[in-house]
Amino acid sequence: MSSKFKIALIQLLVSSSKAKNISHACELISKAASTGAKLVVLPECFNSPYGVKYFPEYAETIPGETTNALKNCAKQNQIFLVGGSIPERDESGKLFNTSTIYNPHGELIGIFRKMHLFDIDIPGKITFKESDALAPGNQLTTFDISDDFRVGLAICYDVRFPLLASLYSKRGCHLLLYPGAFNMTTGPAHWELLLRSRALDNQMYVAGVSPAHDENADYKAWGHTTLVDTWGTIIGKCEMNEEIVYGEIDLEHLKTVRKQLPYLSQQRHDVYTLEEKKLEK
Ligand SMILES: *[C@@H]1O[C@H](CO)[C@@H](O)[C@H](O)[C@H]1NC(C)=O
Ligand SMILES: *[C@@H]1O[C@H](CO)[C@@H](O)[C@H](O)[C@H]1NC(C)=O
Ligand SMILES: CC(=O)N[C@H]1CO[C@H](CO)[C@@H](O)[C@@H]1O
Repeated sequence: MSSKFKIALIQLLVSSSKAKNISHACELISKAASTGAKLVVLPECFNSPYGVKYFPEYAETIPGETTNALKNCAKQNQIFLVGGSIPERDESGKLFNTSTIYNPHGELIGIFRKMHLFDIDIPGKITFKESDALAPGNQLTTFDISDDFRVGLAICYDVRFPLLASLYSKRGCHLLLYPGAFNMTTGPAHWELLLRSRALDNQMYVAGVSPAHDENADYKAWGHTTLVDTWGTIIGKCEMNEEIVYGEIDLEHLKTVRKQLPYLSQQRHDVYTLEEKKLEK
């Protein structure tokens, strides 16, 4: 089996029309697949405007309108598809920030619910309390594209937590995906640095997939969807407009880098350890 996989990261322009945005997402997914991409990733919050006040209106159950569309889209194009994130409502009415994963048969093979919720309150400046509206997920999510290619998934603010990325490394991931929407302050300051840091910490490929910048939206995303390789080099990137970023995951390159700098296998687990705890979902 080839050690190279083409992936596509879609920096989608999101508006407040859910149905239009879903069909637009599917158009771009088909476009990406037609160039040979085997894995396609959508941004955080791609079917709804970004903001706590929109979640109750846009939230849906799984399966629902959005996930049914994604399922068909994965199947038609015979690709692995990571559905960025959507506001999800579960049976009990709780809301989550949830990413869904499909295989090339259109089967839902995993979901990830954002683990770290972003709460901030600076009087007179900014208040953003995700925990008022959302509940956190408690589980890591990985999926296998082949016997030797494992992908892990987390969302946006989760990228600031290096131990989570290290747990994914411990689970054997080669690529870590972060659908995310940093803003115009945190984006320029931290987005690229965090993605490159997580890649270097763990000698993994790391991708951050943002919605496109929309000057008229309440929340103005930084965009700058980025793919980083195992060496920390940026191998794919765009600016703020809608665009598809393509890149190649080369598992031989990953192995070579891990041999050149074998720090993952030289950790002192006799001195420190990292442990994953299994919680109820
Ligand atoms: C997910 O979390 C972000 C905050 O990090 C929130 O603003 C965003 O709108 C949420 N997205 C969804 C789809 O719930
Ligand atoms: C972006 O978010 C940061 C962190 O919450 C906040 O301090 C900053 O004011 C925000 N910037 C904009 C442009 O909204
Ligand atoms: C992503 C997307 O579809 N964007 C579209 C969402 O729908 C609006 C129209 O409602 C389009 O303008 C956006 O291009």
